[in-house]
Amino acid sequence: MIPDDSQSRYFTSNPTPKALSKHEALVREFVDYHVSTNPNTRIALVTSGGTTVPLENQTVRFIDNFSAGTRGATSAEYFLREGYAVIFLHRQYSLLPYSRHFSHSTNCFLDFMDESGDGEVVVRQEYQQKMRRVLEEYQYAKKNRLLLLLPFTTITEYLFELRSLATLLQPLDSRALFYLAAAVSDFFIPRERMNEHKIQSSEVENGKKSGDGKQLVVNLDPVPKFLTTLVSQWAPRGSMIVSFKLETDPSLLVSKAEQALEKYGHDLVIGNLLTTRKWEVVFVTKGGQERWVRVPKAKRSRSVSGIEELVGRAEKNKPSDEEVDLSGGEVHEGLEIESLIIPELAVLHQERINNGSQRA
Ligand code: 9Z3
Repeated sequence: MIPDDSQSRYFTSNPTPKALSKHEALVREFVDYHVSTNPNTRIALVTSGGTTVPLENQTVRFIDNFSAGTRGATSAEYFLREGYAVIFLHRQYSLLPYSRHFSHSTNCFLDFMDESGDGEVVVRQEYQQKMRRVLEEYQYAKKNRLLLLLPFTTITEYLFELRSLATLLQPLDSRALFYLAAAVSDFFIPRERMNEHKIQSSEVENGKKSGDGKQLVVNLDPVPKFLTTLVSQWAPRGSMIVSFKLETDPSLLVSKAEQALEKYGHDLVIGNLLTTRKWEVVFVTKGGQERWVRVPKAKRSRSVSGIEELVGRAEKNKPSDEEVDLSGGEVHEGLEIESLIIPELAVLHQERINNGSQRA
């Protein structure tokens, strides 16, 4: 597929992120290190978290989305368990692999600690085991230089970073895997139309609706479909590319995922619904295959925003009652769905490496 002009215009008319050259140097070093120490090394580029859309160049206000980076941070840990080195391209201040266990607002790290009585700060007894396991995995990744953390904030920073990083992964060929879990904005304000300074309430247009007759009208342009160019130009030819499709309407999910796969011609689209994403996803691959990955009912974590009744609703061929099991059941410590997704991807990726298959 030939990328349209909007792609190249995007990169010439929007500013290069300040951190880009530093990030490029880090990635070069990371790739060189892993390629030279292990010729069979596999590197996963995991993108994670939301992208902001600034309304002003000196940004006071911006449009954002819901993503906390749970999918990305959790998946990165399971990729590391599968033996991958991971580049974690994440929204700054979103969840990070390992520290995510203790940094969430409902998992405040201070609640894991106590005073010992003799002046020491210690980990509370009930958390010792979990914290030791997480700490061991974290230290292993650190010692072996397996995890590279690169932050971004805006949609433009994200796209510049993705383009550079994909190109720098060329030496990996089929041993590179792209796992695009970041929630990427579809709309943005181009640099030439963006206010330099904070938008003043006194400057907004006279409109018809609000109390004092004023409205802030924001015109957003569509973000160019970067996946097209990632697949056809930036990414190594033999690499595996996995994108995510997020929907809220169960009746659209599978068809939208199929359309994305058809349009971009990559390897796999993982579809998920906003309200059930922690318990089920659908793998959509070439040839219209739809395969659901679900956490069994009894192992589902509780979720404030999730709607468990919607599990199974997006499936074209409705699952049997037994599979969906809406009858209730004891809830154990939740099984993370990423622990099911990532080992499957590792198998698919290995097959691809072994077969030397390439995208058309
Ligand atoms: C996803 O669908 C992710 O699974 C979530 C994860 C964002 C839902 P959380 O961070 O949520 O764990 O809270 N990500 C990709 C959504 C997306 O923006 N896809 C685009 C598209 O479908 C670009 S690949 O067009």
